[in-house]
Amino acid sequence: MKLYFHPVSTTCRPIMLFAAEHGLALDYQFIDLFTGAHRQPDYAAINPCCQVPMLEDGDFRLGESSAILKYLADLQGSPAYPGDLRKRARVNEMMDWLNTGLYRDLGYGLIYPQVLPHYKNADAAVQTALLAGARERARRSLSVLDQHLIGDGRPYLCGDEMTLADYLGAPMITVGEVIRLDYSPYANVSAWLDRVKARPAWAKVNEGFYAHFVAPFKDAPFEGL
Ligand SMILES: N[C@@H](CCC(=O)N[C@@H](CS)C(=O)NCC(=O)O)C(=O)O
Repeated sequence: MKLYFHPVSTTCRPIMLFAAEHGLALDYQFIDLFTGAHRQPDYAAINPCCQVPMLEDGDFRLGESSAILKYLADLQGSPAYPGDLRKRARVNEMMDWLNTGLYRDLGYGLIYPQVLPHYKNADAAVQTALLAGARERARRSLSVLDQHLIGDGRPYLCGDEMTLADYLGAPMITVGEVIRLDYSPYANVSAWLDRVKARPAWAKVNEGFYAHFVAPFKDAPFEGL
């Protein structure tokens, strides 16, 4: 199975971590987002959205990180995507909330407009106002995650075991390290992140992210939370 990917990508890192932890040998196809390879006709023919990740399993192509994780987990019979109807529904609920809630405001609202030129608003006053709105909403989501969703001391987002929600969510929140966000006020979120980052495959899978996304911005000034 091929995975078209880029190592810094927030939406590829979940799949890379899942694959590493499940001993799944994907055939990694590097698409260089930094040089615009994803917008070239040969890749646009594979994924008209011109984004990574894209999975290719024979003649079956699948986009969307959440859908890819679910496909791979079912293929592997992984307990990270439980078969029990209600447990699975909880994992789906958390993944949808992360994808359409927290990540919209944290990633697309607060982080990317500060580091990715095409998300930045050309008008400085508009940029400041948009960042302020996103910051408020991201804080609210982080509080909900901290106090209500993880709140009761559970080790992982959906209970005692790592599920697809953790694979998806940890990269979405650690992308905040690019602009040095301080998550320490969110003690349960911080403890959960530390737990996921302590997993044996995390360091290797995230090498490219730290080298090519976090390190280059280490001295740049940013708006925080
Ligand atoms: N909803 C998609 C989003 C994929 C996405 O945003 N990919 C980014 C990398 S993290 C990308 O390819 N960006 C290139 C671009 O949009 O120009 C998913 O979850 O897979």
